[in-house]
Amino acid sequence: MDVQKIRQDFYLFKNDNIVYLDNAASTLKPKAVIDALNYYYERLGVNVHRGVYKLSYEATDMYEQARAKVAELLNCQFEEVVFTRGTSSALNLVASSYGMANIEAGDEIITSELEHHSSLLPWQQVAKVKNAKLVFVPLDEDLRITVENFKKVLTDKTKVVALNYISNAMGYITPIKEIIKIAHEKKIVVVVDAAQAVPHMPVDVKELDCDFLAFSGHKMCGPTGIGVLYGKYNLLQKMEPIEFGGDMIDYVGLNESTYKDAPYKFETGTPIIASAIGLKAAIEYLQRIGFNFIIEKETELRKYLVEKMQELDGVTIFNPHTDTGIVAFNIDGVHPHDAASVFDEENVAIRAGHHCAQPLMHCLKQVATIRASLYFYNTKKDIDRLIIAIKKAKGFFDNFI
Ligand code: C6P
Repeated sequence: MDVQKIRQDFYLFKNDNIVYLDNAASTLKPKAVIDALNYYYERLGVNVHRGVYKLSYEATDMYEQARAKVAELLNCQFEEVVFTRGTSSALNLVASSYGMANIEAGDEIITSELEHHSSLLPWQQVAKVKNAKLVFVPLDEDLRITVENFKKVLTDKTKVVALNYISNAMGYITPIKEIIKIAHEKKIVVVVDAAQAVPHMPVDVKELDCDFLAFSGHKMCGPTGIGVLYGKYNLLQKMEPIEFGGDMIDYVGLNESTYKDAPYKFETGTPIIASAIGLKAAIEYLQRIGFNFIIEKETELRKYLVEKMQELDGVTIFNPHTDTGIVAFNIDGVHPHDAASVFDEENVAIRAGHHCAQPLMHCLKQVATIRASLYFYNTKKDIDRLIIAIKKAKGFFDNFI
Protein backbone atom coordinates (compact mmCIF):
# COMPACT_ATOMS: atom_id res chain seq x y z
CA MET A 1 0.00 0.00 0.00
CA ASP A 2 1.29 3.43 -1.02
CA VAL A 3 1.26 6.00 1.80
CA GLN A 4 1.57 8.91 -0.63
CA LYS A 5 -1.63 7.69 -2.27
CA ILE A 6 -3.34 7.30 1.10
CA ARG A 7 -2.34 10.86 2.01
CA GLN A 8 -4.31 12.11 -0.99
CA ASP A 9 -7.47 11.11 0.89
CA PHE A 10 -6.78 13.87 3.44
CA TYR A 11 -7.29 17.48 2.46
CA LEU A 12 -4.60 18.83 4.81
CA PHE A 13 -1.90 16.74 3.18
CA LYS A 14 -2.82 18.00 -0.29
CA ASN A 15 -2.79 21.69 0.50
CA ASP A 16 -0.70 22.28 3.59
CA ASN A 17 2.84 21.52 4.50
CA ILE A 18 1.73 20.15 7.85
CA VAL A 19 3.33 17.44 9.98
CA TYR A 20 0.49 16.05 12.03
CA LEU A 21 1.66 14.07 15.05
CA ASP A 22 -1.27 14.49 17.43
CA ASN A 23 -3.22 11.44 16.35
CA ALA A 24 -3.89 10.20 19.89
CA ALA A 25 -5.87 13.39 20.48
CA SER A 26 -7.79 13.10 17.22
CA THR A 27 -6.98 11.80 13.77
CA LEU A 28 -7.58 13.59 10.49
CA LYS A 29 -10.69 12.71 8.52
CA PRO A 30 -10.52 11.23 5.00
CA LYS A 31 -12.76 12.36 2.14
CA ALA A 32 -14.82 9.17 2.33
CA VAL A 33 -15.98 10.17 5.82
CA ILE A 34 -16.73 13.75 4.83
CA ASP A 35 -18.68 12.47 1.80
CA ALA A 36 -20.77 10.22 4.06
CA LEU A 37 -21.55 13.17 6.36
CA ASN A 38 -22.42 15.34 3.36
CA TYR A 39 -24.68 12.64 1.95
CA TYR A 40 -26.71 12.57 5.13
CA TYR A 41 -26.89 16.36 5.50
CA GLU A 42 -27.59 17.11 1.82
CA ARG A 43 -29.80 14.23 0.74
CA LEU A 44 -31.54 13.29 3.99
CA GLY A 45 -31.11 15.62 6.95
CA VAL A 46 -34.16 14.16 8.69
CA ASN A 47 -34.74 12.37 11.97
CA VAL A 48 -34.68 8.61 12.53
CA HIS A 49 -37.01 6.06 14.15
CA ARG A 50 -39.98 8.46 13.85
CA GLY A 51 -40.86 9.56 10.33
CA VAL A 52 -43.24 7.47 8.23
CA TYR A 53 -41.75 8.65 4.95
CA LYS A 54 -38.99 7.48 2.64
CA LEU A 55 -36.32 9.98 3.74
CA SER A 56 -36.68 8.97 7.36
CA TYR A 57 -36.64 5.26 6.48
CA GLU A 58 -33.36 5.75 4.64
CA ALA A 59 -31.83 7.80 7.48
CA THR A 60 -32.95 5.15 10.01
CA ASP A 61 -31.52 2.42 7.84
CA MET A 62 -28.16 4.20 7.54
CA TYR A 63 -28.03 4.87 11.29
CA GLU A 64 -28.74 1.23 12.13
CA GLN A 65 -26.31 0.02 9.47
CA ALA A 66 -23.66 2.00 11.33
CA ARG A 67 -24.48 -0.02 14.45
CA ALA A 68 -24.20 -3.24 12.42
CA LYS A 69 -20.79 -2.10 11.13
CA VAL A 70 -19.53 -1.48 14.69
CA ALA A 71 -20.87 -4.90 15.74
CA GLU A 72 -18.94 -6.47 12.85
CA LEU A 73 -15.77 -4.56 13.82
CA LEU A 74 -15.94 -5.63 17.47
CA ASN A 75 -17.39 -9.11 16.80
CA CYS A 76 -20.44 -8.60 18.99
CA GLN A 77 -24.21 -8.59 18.65
CA PHE A 78 -25.98 -5.64 17.04
CA GLU A 79 -27.91 -4.99 20.31
CA GLU A 80 -24.66 -4.74 22.28
CA VAL A 81 -23.61 -1.49 20.56
CA VAL A 82 -24.72 1.72 22.29
CA PHE A 83 -23.91 4.96 20.51
CA THR A 84 -22.59 7.67 22.84
CA ARG A 85 -20.85 11.03 22.39
CA GLY A 86 -17.44 9.42 22.84
CA THR A 87 -15.34 7.30 25.16
CA SER A 88 -15.89 9.68 28.08
CA SER A 89 -19.67 9.48 27.93
CA ALA A 90 -19.54 5.70 27.36
CA LEU A 91 -17.41 5.18 30.49
CA ASN A 92 -19.61 7.58 32.46
CA LEU A 93 -22.67 5.59 31.40
CA VAL A 94 -21.20 2.37 32.81
CA ALA A 95 -20.18 3.99 36.08
CA SER A 96 -23.40 5.96 36.56
CA SER A 97 -25.68 3.06 35.70
CA TYR A 98 -23.91 -0.24 36.42
CA GLY A 99 -21.58 1.23 39.06
CA MET A 100 -24.16 3.15 41.06
CA ALA A 101 -26.50 0.13 41.12
CA ASN A 102 -23.97 -2.56 41.95
CA ILE A 103 -21.22 -1.02 44.08
CA GLU A 104 -21.81 -0.99 47.82
CA ALA A 105 -20.00 0.45 50.83
CA GLY A 106 -16.67 -1.29 51.39
CA ASP A 107 -16.47 -2.69 47.84
CA GLU A 108 -13.25 -2.20 45.90
CA ILE A 109 -12.79 -0.91 42.35
CA ILE A 110 -9.43 -1.66 40.74
CA THR A 111 -8.02 0.94 38.40
CA SER A 112 -4.56 2.46 37.80
CA GLU A 113 -2.46 5.62 37.77
CA LEU A 114 -2.03 5.05 34.04
CA GLU A 115 -5.67 5.90 33.29
CA HIS A 116 -7.02 8.75 31.27
CA HIS A 117 -9.18 10.96 33.53
CA SER A 118 -12.26 9.61 31.72
CA SER A 119 -11.46 6.08 32.91
CA LEU A 120 -10.65 7.18 36.49
CA LEU A 121 -13.04 9.99 37.43
CA PRO A 122 -16.37 8.21 36.82
CA TRP A 123 -15.25 5.51 39.30
CA GLN A 124 -13.91 8.12 41.72
CA GLN A 125 -17.44 9.51 41.78
CA VAL A 126 -19.00 6.07 42.33
CA ALA A 127 -16.53 5.38 45.15
CA LYS A 128 -17.32 8.74 46.77
CA VAL A 129 -21.10 8.33 46.64
CA LYS A 130 -21.10 4.65 47.60
CA ASN A 131 -18.34 4.79 50.18
CA ALA A 132 -16.35 2.26 48.19
CA LYS A 133 -12.58 2.17 47.75
CA LEU A 134 -10.46 2.78 44.65
CA VAL A 135 -7.47 0.44 44.50
CA PHE A 136 -4.57 1.09 42.13
CA VAL A 137 -2.56 -1.59 40.37
CA PRO A 138 1.06 -0.79 41.31
CA LEU A 139 2.86 0.16 38.09
CA ASP A 140 6.18 -1.54 37.35
CA GLU A 141 9.47 0.36 36.92
CA ASP A 142 8.53 1.32 33.33
CA LEU A 143 5.11 2.45 34.65
CA ARG A 144 3.28 -0.46 33.03
CA ILE A 145 0.32 -2.46 34.31
CA THR A 146 1.35 -6.11 34.71
CA VAL A 147 -0.66 -9.25 35.41
CA GLU A 148 1.53 -9.99 38.45
CA ASN A 149 0.83 -6.59 39.98
CA PHE A 150 -2.86 -6.84 39.13
CA LYS A 151 -3.06 -10.11 41.09
CA LYS A 152 -1.54 -8.36 44.13
CA VAL A 153 -4.48 -5.95 44.49
CA LEU A 154 -7.28 -8.38 43.69
CA THR A 155 -9.33 -9.20 46.80
CA ASP A 156 -12.70 -10.72 47.69
CA LYS A 157 -14.01 -7.14 47.90
CA THR A 158 -13.17 -6.29 44.27
CA LYS A 159 -16.36 -5.70 42.29
CA VAL A 160 -15.16 -3.81 39.19
CA VAL A 161 -11.90 -3.51 37.26
CA ALA A 162 -11.63 -0.37 35.09
CA LEU A 163 -8.45 -0.21 33.00
CA ASN A 164 -7.15 1.14 29.73
CA TYR A 165 -6.24 -1.19 26.86
CA ILE A 166 -3.59 1.23 25.55
CA SER A 167 -2.33 4.16 27.62
CA ASN A 168 -2.78 7.49 25.83
CA ALA A 169 0.21 8.97 27.64
CA MET A 170 2.73 6.07 27.41
CA GLY A 171 1.49 3.90 24.54
CA TYR A 172 1.71 0.69 26.56
CA ILE A 173 -0.60 -2.22 25.79
CA THR A 174 -2.21 -3.57 28.95
CA PRO A 175 -2.32 -7.41 29.20
CA ILE A 176 -6.08 -6.98 29.40
CA LYS A 177 -7.11 -10.43 28.16
CA GLU A 178 -5.23 -12.18 30.99
CA ILE A 179 -6.54 -9.65 33.50
CA ILE A 180 -10.14 -10.24 32.35
CA LYS A 181 -9.69 -14.01 32.66
CA ILE A 182 -8.41 -13.69 36.24
CA ALA A 183 -11.13 -11.18 37.17
CA HIS A 184 -13.85 -13.42 35.79
CA GLU A 185 -12.70 -16.33 37.95
CA LYS A 186 -13.94 -14.14 40.81
CA LYS A 187 -17.03 -12.92 38.87
CA ILE A 188 -15.65 -9.38 38.70
CA VAL A 189 -16.88 -7.09 35.93
CA VAL A 190 -14.20 -5.55 33.68
CA VAL A 191 -14.57 -2.20 31.91
CA VAL A 192 -12.03 -1.53 29.16
CA ASP A 193 -11.11 1.95 27.94
CA ALA A 194 -10.16 1.12 24.36
CA ALA A 195 -10.01 4.69 23.00
CA GLN A 196 -6.39 4.20 21.88
CA ALA A 197 -6.78 0.54 20.88
CA VAL A 198 -9.73 0.27 18.48
CA PRO A 199 -8.23 2.79 15.99
CA HIS A 200 -4.92 0.91 15.80
CA MET A 201 -5.49 -2.84 16.04
CA PRO A 202 -8.20 -5.48 15.73
CA VAL A 203 -10.26 -5.61 18.94
CA ASP A 204 -12.51 -8.64 19.35
CA VAL A 205 -14.72 -8.30 22.41
CA LYS A 206 -15.78 -11.94 22.33
CA GLU A 207 -12.18 -13.07 22.36
CA LEU A 208 -11.31 -10.61 25.15
CA ASP A 209 -14.52 -11.53 26.99
CA CYS A 210 -14.66 -8.00 28.46
CA ASP A 211 -17.94 -6.90 30.02
CA PHE A 212 -17.83 -3.31 28.76
CA LEU A 213 -15.55 -1.56 26.27
CA ALA A 214 -15.52 2.05 25.05
CA PHE A 215 -14.00 3.97 22.15
CA SER A 216 -14.40 7.22 20.16
CA GLY A 217 -14.96 7.75 16.44
CA HIS A 218 -12.78 10.84 16.12
CA LYS A 219 -9.58 8.96 16.98
CA MET A 220 -10.12 6.54 14.07
CA CYS A 221 -10.75 8.84 11.10
CA GLY A 222 -14.39 9.31 12.10
CA PRO A 223 -16.37 12.39 13.06
CA THR A 224 -16.34 14.04 16.47
CA GLY A 225 -19.30 13.56 18.78
CA ILE A 226 -19.70 9.81 18.29
CA GLY A 227 -18.43 6.96 20.39
CA VAL A 228 -19.44 3.48 21.35
CA LEU A 229 -20.15 1.59 24.51
CA TYR A 230 -20.02 -2.15 23.97
CA GLY A 231 -21.71 -4.07 26.78
CA LYS A 232 -22.62 -7.73 27.21
CA TYR A 233 -26.32 -7.87 26.43
CA ASN A 234 -27.40 -9.45 29.72
CA LEU A 235 -25.61 -6.65 31.62
CA LEU A 236 -27.03 -3.87 29.43
CA GLN A 237 -30.53 -5.27 29.82
CA LYS A 238 -30.26 -5.17 33.61
CA MET A 239 -28.97 -1.59 33.66
CA GLU A 240 -31.14 1.51 34.16
CA PRO A 241 -30.88 4.36 31.66
CA ILE A 242 -29.18 7.51 32.94
CA GLU A 243 -31.01 9.89 30.62
CA PHE A 244 -34.75 9.90 30.13
CA GLY A 245 -37.00 11.34 27.44
CA GLY A 246 -37.78 10.87 23.77
CA ASP A 247 -37.16 7.75 21.71
CA MET A 248 -35.96 5.54 24.59
CA ILE A 249 -39.43 4.68 25.87
CA ASP A 250 -41.84 1.84 25.38
CA TYR A 251 -44.92 3.12 27.23
CA VAL A 252 -45.28 6.45 29.05
CA GLY A 253 -47.80 7.02 31.79
CA LEU A 254 -48.09 10.04 34.04
CA ASN A 255 -46.31 8.43 36.95
CA GLU A 256 -44.66 5.34 35.51
CA SER A 257 -43.06 4.53 32.17
CA THR A 258 -41.35 1.57 30.60
CA TYR A 259 -38.31 1.69 28.38
CA LYS A 260 -37.11 0.01 25.21
CA ASP A 261 -34.60 -2.83 25.34
CA ALA A 262 -30.87 -2.15 25.07
CA PRO A 263 -29.28 -0.41 23.26
CA TYR A 264 -32.18 2.00 22.59
CA LYS A 265 -32.99 2.73 26.23
CA PHE A 266 -29.54 4.39 26.49
CA GLU A 267 -29.95 6.58 23.37
CA THR A 268 -32.29 9.29 24.59
CA GLY A 269 -33.66 11.90 22.19
CA THR A 270 -32.56 12.44 18.60
CA PRO A 271 -29.48 10.27 18.24
CA ILE A 272 -26.12 11.25 16.78
CA ILE A 273 -27.27 10.37 13.26
CA ALA A 274 -24.74 12.05 10.99
CA SER A 275 -21.71 11.11 13.07
CA ALA A 276 -22.83 7.47 13.34
CA ILE A 277 -23.09 7.37 9.53
CA GLY A 278 -19.64 9.00 9.36
CA LEU A 279 -18.27 6.41 11.79
CA LYS A 280 -19.46 3.61 9.51
CA ALA A 281 -17.59 5.25 6.62
CA ALA A 282 -14.49 5.56 8.84
CA ILE A 283 -14.59 1.87 9.80
CA GLU A 284 -14.97 0.89 6.14
CA TYR A 285 -12.05 3.16 5.29
CA LEU A 286 -9.84 1.54 7.97
CA GLN A 287 -10.91 -1.91 6.79
CA ARG A 288 -9.78 -0.99 3.28
CA ILE A 289 -6.43 0.21 4.67
CA GLY A 290 -6.26 -2.94 6.81
CA PHE A 291 -5.12 -3.30 10.43
CA ASN A 292 -2.08 -5.31 9.33
CA PHE A 293 -0.85 -2.32 7.36
CA ILE A 294 -1.67 0.08 10.21
CA ILE A 295 0.31 -1.99 12.74
CA GLU A 296 3.21 -2.51 10.32
CA LYS A 297 3.44 1.19 9.47
CA GLU A 298 3.16 2.41 13.05
CA THR A 299 5.78 -0.10 14.23
CA GLU A 300 8.24 0.95 11.53
CA LEU A 301 7.70 4.66 12.24
CA ARG A 302 7.84 4.28 16.00
CA LYS A 303 11.20 2.48 15.80
CA TYR A 304 12.55 5.20 13.52
CA LEU A 305 11.25 7.96 15.80
CA VAL A 306 12.73 6.47 19.00
CA GLU A 307 16.04 5.81 17.24
CA LYS A 308 16.27 9.37 15.91
CA MET A 309 15.34 10.88 19.26
CA GLN A 310 17.89 8.74 21.08
CA GLU A 311 20.58 10.31 18.91
CA LEU A 312 19.74 13.75 20.37
CA ASP A 313 21.44 15.15 23.46
CA GLY A 314 19.27 16.70 26.12
CA VAL A 315 16.10 14.84 25.20
CA THR A 316 14.51 12.46 27.71
CA ILE A 317 12.21 9.78 26.31
CA PHE A 318 9.88 8.50 29.02
CA ASN A 319 8.77 5.36 27.16
CA PRO A 320 11.57 4.19 24.86
CA HIS A 321 9.96 0.72 24.93
CA THR A 322 6.51 1.94 23.94
CA ASP A 323 4.35 -0.75 22.29
CA THR A 324 2.57 1.63 19.93
CA GLY A 325 2.97 4.90 18.03
CA ILE A 326 2.86 7.02 21.19
CA VAL A 327 6.18 8.51 22.29
CA ALA A 328 6.43 10.78 25.34
CA PHE A 329 9.45 13.00 25.86
CA ASN A 330 10.78 16.30 27.16
CA ILE A 331 13.63 18.56 26.17
CA ASP A 332 15.87 19.27 29.15
CA GLY A 333 15.31 22.77 30.50
CA VAL A 334 12.47 23.58 28.08
CA HIS A 335 8.83 23.68 29.16
CA PRO A 336 6.81 21.29 26.98
CA HIS A 337 4.39 24.06 25.96
CA ASP A 338 7.26 26.31 24.86
CA ALA A 339 8.71 23.46 22.83
CA ALA A 340 5.35 22.73 21.19
CA SER A 341 5.01 26.41 20.26
CA VAL A 342 8.40 26.33 18.52
CA PHE A 343 7.32 23.11 16.76
CA ASP A 344 4.19 24.90 15.59
CA GLU A 345 6.33 27.55 13.89
CA GLU A 346 7.82 24.64 11.95
CA ASN A 347 4.27 23.47 11.11
CA VAL A 348 4.66 20.42 13.35
CA ALA A 349 1.43 19.79 15.28
CA ILE A 350 2.00 17.89 18.49
CA ARG A 351 0.45 17.77 21.98
CA ALA A 352 2.15 19.04 25.12
CA GLY A 353 0.51 18.83 28.53
CA HIS A 354 -0.70 16.29 31.05
CA HIS A 355 -2.71 14.43 28.39
CA CYS A 356 -5.67 14.08 30.79
CA ALA A 357 -3.47 11.74 32.83
CA GLN A 358 -2.38 13.86 35.78
CA PRO A 359 -1.76 10.91 38.15
CA LEU A 360 0.70 9.54 35.61
CA MET A 361 2.50 12.89 35.43
CA HIS A 362 3.07 12.56 39.21
CA CYS A 363 4.58 9.09 38.61
CA LEU A 364 6.84 10.57 35.91
CA LYS A 365 7.67 13.51 38.23
CA GLN A 366 6.84 15.89 35.38
CA VAL A 367 4.28 18.66 35.15
CA ALA A 368 3.76 17.82 31.50
CA THR A 369 5.26 15.91 28.59
CA ILE A 370 5.48 16.36 24.85
CA ARG A 371 3.73 13.54 23.04
CA ALA A 372 4.20 12.46 19.44
CA SER A 373 1.47 10.10 18.31
CA LEU A 374 1.56 8.38 14.94
CA TYR A 375 -0.98 7.00 12.50
CA PHE A 376 -0.72 5.03 9.25
CA TYR A 377 -0.57 8.17 7.10
CA ASN A 378 2.59 9.50 8.75
CA THR A 379 5.98 9.21 7.05
CA LYS A 380 9.66 9.13 7.95
CA LYS A 381 9.82 12.64 6.52
CA ASP A 382 7.33 13.77 9.19
CA ILE A 383 9.68 12.37 11.83
CA ASP A 384 12.69 14.06 10.26
CA ARG A 385 10.78 17.36 10.41
CA LEU A 386 10.00 16.74 14.09
CA ILE A 387 13.68 16.10 14.80
CA ILE A 388 14.59 19.39 13.08
CA ALA A 389 11.93 21.14 15.18
CA ILE A 390 13.32 19.59 18.40
CA LYS A 391 16.81 20.80 17.46
CA LYS A 392 15.42 24.26 16.75
CA ALA A 393 13.62 24.38 20.12
CA LYS A 394 16.79 23.22 21.90
CA GLY A 395 18.91 25.82 20.13
CA PHE A 396 16.40 28.58 20.70
CA PHE A 397 16.06 27.98 24.43
CA ASP A 398 19.77 27.12 24.95
CA ASN A 399 20.43 30.78 24.05
CA PHE A 400 18.40 31.84 27.10
CA ILE A 401 20.12 29.51 29.54
N1 C6P B 1 -7.52 11.21 24.78
C1 C6P B 1 -5.58 12.49 24.11
O1 C6P B 1 -5.04 13.47 23.59
P1 C6P B 1 -13.03 11.33 24.32
O2 C6P B 1 -12.45 12.68 24.58
O3 C6P B 1 -14.25 11.09 25.14
O4 C6P B 1 -13.21 11.03 22.87
O5 C6P B 1 -11.92 10.27 24.79
C2 C6P B 1 -11.45 10.29 26.11
C3 C6P B 1 -10.31 9.35 26.27
C4 C6P B 1 -10.46 8.23 27.07
N2 C6P B 1 -9.49 7.32 27.18
C5 C6P B 1 -8.33 7.44 26.53
C6 C6P B 1 -7.29 6.37 26.66
C7 C6P B 1 -8.10 8.55 25.71
O6 C6P B 1 -6.95 8.66 25.06
C8 C6P B 1 -9.10 9.55 25.59
C9 C6P B 1 -8.85 10.80 24.82
C10 C6P B 1 -7.09 12.38 24.06
O7 C6P B 1 -4.93 11.59 24.66
C11 C6P B 1 -7.75 13.63 24.52
S1 C6P B 1 -7.41 13.98 26.21
